[in-house]
Amino acid sequence: MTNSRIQHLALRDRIMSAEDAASLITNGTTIGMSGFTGSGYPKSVPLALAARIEAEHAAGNPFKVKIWSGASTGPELDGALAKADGIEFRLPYNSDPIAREKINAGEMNYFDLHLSQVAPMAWQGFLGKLDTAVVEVSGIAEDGALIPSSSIGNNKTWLDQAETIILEVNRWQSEALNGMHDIYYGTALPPNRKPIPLVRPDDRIGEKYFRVNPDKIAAIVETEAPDRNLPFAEPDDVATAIAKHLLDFFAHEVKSGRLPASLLPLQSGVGNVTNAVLTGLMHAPYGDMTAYTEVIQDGMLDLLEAGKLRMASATAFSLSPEAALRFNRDARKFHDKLILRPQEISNHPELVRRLGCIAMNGMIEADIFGNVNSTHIMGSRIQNGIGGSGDFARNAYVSIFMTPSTAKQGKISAIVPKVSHVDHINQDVQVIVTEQGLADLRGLSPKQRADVIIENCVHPSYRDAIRDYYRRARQTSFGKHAPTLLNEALSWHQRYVETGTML
Ligand code: 0RQ
Repeated sequence: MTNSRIQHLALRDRIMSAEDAASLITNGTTIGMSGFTGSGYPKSVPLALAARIEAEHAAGNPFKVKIWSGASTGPELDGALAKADGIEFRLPYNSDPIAREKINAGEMNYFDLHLSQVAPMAWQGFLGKLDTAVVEVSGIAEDGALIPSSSIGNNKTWLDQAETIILEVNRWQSEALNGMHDIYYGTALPPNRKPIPLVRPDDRIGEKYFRVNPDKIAAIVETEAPDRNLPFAEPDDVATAIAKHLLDFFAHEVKSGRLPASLLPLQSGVGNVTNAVLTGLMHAPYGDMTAYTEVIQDGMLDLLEAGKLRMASATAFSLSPEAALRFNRDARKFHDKLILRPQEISNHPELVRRLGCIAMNGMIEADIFGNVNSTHIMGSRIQNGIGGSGDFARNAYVSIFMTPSTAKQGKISAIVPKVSHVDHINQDVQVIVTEQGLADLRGLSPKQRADVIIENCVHPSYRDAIRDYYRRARQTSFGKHAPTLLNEALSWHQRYVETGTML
């Protein structure tokens, strides 16, 4: 046991197999799982639970659980439990392909909400009772304090609220994570809420470890398993062009005195396009930058190493497998430059507004007035979820959404007459970027917005069609403030559903 990461001697009595730990969970249990974008999720208890659920189903017994998480997790959690038909309900953000299929087949209830709101809603009692927490940590200190893992997410809330706690202690996680976390325990319910005392991205306002009532810990499972995130692709021409437009915009803003030379705290969504922007920042003339964001991606590690980024605050890592190995090898180098916080703090509207974040997020589609759909393909098929995009977009200093101008080999235009689902209303969208160009929508009326978006962002194969739609809308629309042809506005989507192309 000398190598054990469990330094609290009495708690070693509770070490057991993943199968024994999973047997403590019963049909109908609501489980708060750790995990955020493929990092810090429990990797062995959910697999054992999935096996148990399959066995129960084979014996003709019903068995489903409700899963609350931080955000997306990994195949050993969402994938395995969804495959076993074991999830009755899930919140708040999913990117697992098997779970996505179940949700879109109508077989799994999915509640997609702003990530900053999950913990407050749990405390407010809006989500019901939490039975069990299954949380990965990187160690247990001598005094019983839990050393968090590679994501914080909602773990503080799950550990506080659950009746029973199952811990996974993962030896794969770097010991250098110890001290990187900042767990704020100052949140309260109204009318007793107080200002959150964070005024710079590098402020530490909390504690390094999770507090936990040891009596609630029913099981501890030791693991040695890697976090699993998808690899990033090298930026292609489209991603590179989007990044270039955005970097030109930053240069223009700095020159105009609307952004300081070190920019403002960056928030970057996940995905290849946003990673391309981070890569672009490596060669841009900005130094002493900071990030106040949700996840730390490959590009941020590069910026930190190059000294361009002074520090980054987030709630989780979202690293490609190669970058995760690199981080684990060199974690001490990053120790004083990274802070992981609960997601209610990393994404807190009060803090995003105060710090003046530059929000950069991907999207599914935007309409000619700048309303953005981040989640629902053809208005009805969920892709992932709103994640933190709404927390940041509404409160940012400047809110930017990016996408290639077409999807599915050109059969879909990402700029449409009307979005088929709205996540971000036009008031929360200041800049839209495609590889075709950038639309700066600040201070523009709906008609002015439409002109800029149509001329700057639409792919040439859709430009004439959208110009024609908008010309006719201006002539015959019921109102002339935001010209719309009601019977045609969603016809592009309908055409895609019927024929497989919007063209
Ligand atoms: O599907 O793989 O089946 O072809 O959507 O699209 O182009 O790979 O882009 O990975 O950056 O994801 C909005 C989904 C973009 C993401 C979204 C299809 C496309 C492909 C993915 P396939 P790409 P990305 C804070 C920020 C919400 C959460 C968020 C997202 C798949 O950015 O989930 O912002 N955002 N969080 O083919 C039909 C269109 C489409 C389309 C793309 N117009 N119509 N399909 N696709 N556009 C961080 C967190 O919260 C974690």
